[in-house]
Amino acid sequence: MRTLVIGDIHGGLKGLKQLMDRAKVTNGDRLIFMGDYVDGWSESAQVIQYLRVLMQLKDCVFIKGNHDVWCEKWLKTGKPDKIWLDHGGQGAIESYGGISNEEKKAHLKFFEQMKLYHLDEMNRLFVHAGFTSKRGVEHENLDSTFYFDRTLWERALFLDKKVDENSEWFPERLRHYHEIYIGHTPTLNFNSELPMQAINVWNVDTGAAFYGKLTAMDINSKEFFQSDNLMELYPNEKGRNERSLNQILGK
Ligand SMILES: [Mn+2]
Repeated sequence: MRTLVIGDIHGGLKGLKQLMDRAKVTNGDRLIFMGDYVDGWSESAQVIQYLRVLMQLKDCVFIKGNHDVWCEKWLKTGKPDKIWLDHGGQGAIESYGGISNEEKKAHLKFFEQMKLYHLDEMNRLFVHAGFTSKRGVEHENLDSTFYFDRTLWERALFLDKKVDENSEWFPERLRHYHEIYIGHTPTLNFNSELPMQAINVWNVDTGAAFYGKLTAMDINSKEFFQSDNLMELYPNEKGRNERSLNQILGK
């Protein structure tokens, strides 16, 4: 049995389907989704529909991302957060155009049941963005840290080549877990289309919302699978890019 960890999907259902195909996902596999299912490509509501069916068939864990929190609030109150609208929320709202109120309620429940973090039997932590407490995730003050923090990844990247784990400068929070899996901060920001590792932190958000691919990684073997670039799967859309693929190609 494999455990596959899947990066930020951001409405790119075509990429997700391609990935499930390429990874040859079977019923024996456990799937851990790192959050940010919505906003970006045009199929946010449809990604949620797909995942709700998938969870009936496979062993799934759904972590909650910041975009999911925004979408959940909108489904609950009918009022979109202003910041959300600037970060792809408008597209998510449009994707709900043909969805009945009854199904929206079921989606709201799905969002509400997502986990802020998941810890497995091998002390591997899965969290959308990060955490800050040096005593571990149970001691975090603010829930929002789990889906907004970027300091965990920055710190791991910064320290990766500078200190070893016996050093007194080694950050306490990284000692608590065998491995830590995150999404949220696209590896594209560090010129990588591939998942990245720094110390014991693995970042599997390979920028599917932008010009990158969607990634699923087998956390035991570290073998990974990727979709095509989402830009190629949605050639007439921008995702969360400033410019569309056609604009970039001069079409
Ligand atoms: Mn995020």
